[in-house]
Amino acid sequence: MKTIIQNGTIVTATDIYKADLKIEQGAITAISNHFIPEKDDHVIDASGQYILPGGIDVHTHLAWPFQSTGTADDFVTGTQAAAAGGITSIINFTNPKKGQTLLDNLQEWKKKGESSLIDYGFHSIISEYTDHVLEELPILAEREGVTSIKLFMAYKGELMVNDREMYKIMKKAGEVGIITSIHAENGDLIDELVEESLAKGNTDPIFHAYTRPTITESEATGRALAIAEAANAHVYIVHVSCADALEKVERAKKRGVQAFAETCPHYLVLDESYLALPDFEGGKYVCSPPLREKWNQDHLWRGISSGLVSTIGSDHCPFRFEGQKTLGRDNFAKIPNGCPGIEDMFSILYHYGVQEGRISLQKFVEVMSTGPAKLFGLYPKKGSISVGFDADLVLFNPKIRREITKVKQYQNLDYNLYEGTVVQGAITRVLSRGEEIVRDGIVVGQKGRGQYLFRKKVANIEKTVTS
Ligand code: DUC
Ligand code: ZN
Ligand code: ZN
Repeated sequence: MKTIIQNGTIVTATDIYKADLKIEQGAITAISNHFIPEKDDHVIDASGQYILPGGIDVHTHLAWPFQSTGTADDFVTGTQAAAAGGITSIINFTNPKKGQTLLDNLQEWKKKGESSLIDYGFHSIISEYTDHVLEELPILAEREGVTSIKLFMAYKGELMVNDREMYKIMKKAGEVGIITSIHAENGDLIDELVEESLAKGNTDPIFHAYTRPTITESEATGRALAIAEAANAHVYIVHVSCADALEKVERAKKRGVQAFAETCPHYLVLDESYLALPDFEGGKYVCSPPLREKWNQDHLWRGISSGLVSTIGSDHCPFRFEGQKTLGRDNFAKIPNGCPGIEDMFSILYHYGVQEGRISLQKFVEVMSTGPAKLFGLYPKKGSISVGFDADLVLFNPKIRREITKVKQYQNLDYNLYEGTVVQGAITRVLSRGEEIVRDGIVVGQKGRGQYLFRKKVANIEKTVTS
């Protein structure tokens, strides 16, 4: 059976045009001004709607053990939320156990991923340097299609690696076609600032922001970029939150470092003042890097617009308020770090970005889908609308206004970061490899239908990635 999508407006990173789409066996097989459906065809009328490539969220922490607890969404609830929010592929972080090989760890994560509703891949986190890790990198890329790793410059004792280890890992990653993602914050300095703050009795959530000032991020960002330059490696700075760090990326790009930046929806629309909300409400907004002073947001938006920022990732790292965030009611350092985002990223970026005139609709597609697909080895199967691509599509009605609320969310949470925000536009249908997984805004796809994403090496990344 064929699916025909009629009367919609197709949007890619470069074009906006009216056309019909033909889908067969999960892929787009033809695009034309008009198709006359045959008797058995499944016809979807997209009149008045945009047809966009499915979102690709390369920054998720589903089923992720962290800081004495674990994230509240697993691969079932997390990918239902993703689908409802227009995301058709994710790349989730693994989390290694002490002494475990990367390959053994990956098998555990692939098992967890089997319950996913959408297509999924993994970035392997390396938190313990050994020579053996270096031997595993080419196997990860060649045999497993894991062509990205992640290193942390903070969270000492749990995830942090030092500069020398970073250099050795990045060098090998560069040689074997793996891109290195970096959490760039100066962990040692932060640990000292936290200790000082607690010693003075400063325990409220706002001190999370004060003990992770922008210099801790920009210093680490600059250092990571220098190490990547020395190692001759592709580097992807995750969750850039402030102007100073972004400037470091800009300078590195100018001197020829293969550097790419991601930012997240919460840094674009929320700011440090949320951490000071009364009755421990601020705890909901604790993530790292922290929310920043508002003026940084213009720099981030301009970075998206200019191409300095290549992708938007949700950094979906959800913790429930009761029982998880409240672990830190008397001590901000015990609040699990992380904010939800997978379900609302698409809508937030459309509303504040496209609707309010900060970015074009094509740029929206570029950072939400095409950019991540190219950087993380999924292009030209995912990330655009063209013949031969997977039919991962979002039908979006820009005329509908709706309110974001925890009452309607799929995220397994007792709050929503954007509660009460009224946004323009609504996702009406989502197709994953041609199958409808969201209809009239309701998730209808079954858990476990997602496929593992075996990804291409970075050496094959097209030069067309925004630079
Ligand atoms: N930042 C978060 O807020 N949570 C998970 C880890 C991270 O880097
Ligand atoms: Zn991080
Ligand atoms: Zn993260």
